[in-house]
Amino acid sequence: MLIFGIFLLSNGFIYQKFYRPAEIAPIKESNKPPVVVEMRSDENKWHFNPDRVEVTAGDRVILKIYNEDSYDHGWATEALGINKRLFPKKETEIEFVASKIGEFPFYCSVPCGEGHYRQKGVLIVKPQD
Ligand SMILES: [Cu+2]
Repeated sequence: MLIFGIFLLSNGFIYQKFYRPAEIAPIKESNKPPVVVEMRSDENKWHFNPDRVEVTAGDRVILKIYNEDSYDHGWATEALGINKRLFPKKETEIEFVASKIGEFPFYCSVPCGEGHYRQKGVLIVKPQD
């Protein structure tokens, strides 16, 4: 059992070190200051404002979302494994490193009323230059 465990661990290590294609490895955090993004959930509009956010790969992002409604919303994006509840009339801070390049949809993850399914946006992570 122990030997098998060691076998699995060393295989994982060898894969990460030598075989994993660079494009699917997580991008390391750059040493730039964090990028602060202010966002609001507009009152009774089921709309994230802005609904398009652009950052650069490696950025540490501090996303501050103010929920103007008197009910909960959520903010989630599967690509980065984030899902957070946004409480009413409050600012919620979500911090992450933009560790993948691409366009990732984000959406409200808490059933919140008639506009729930259209409350979404896109997070664009551009390659470093
Ligand atoms: Cu919702």
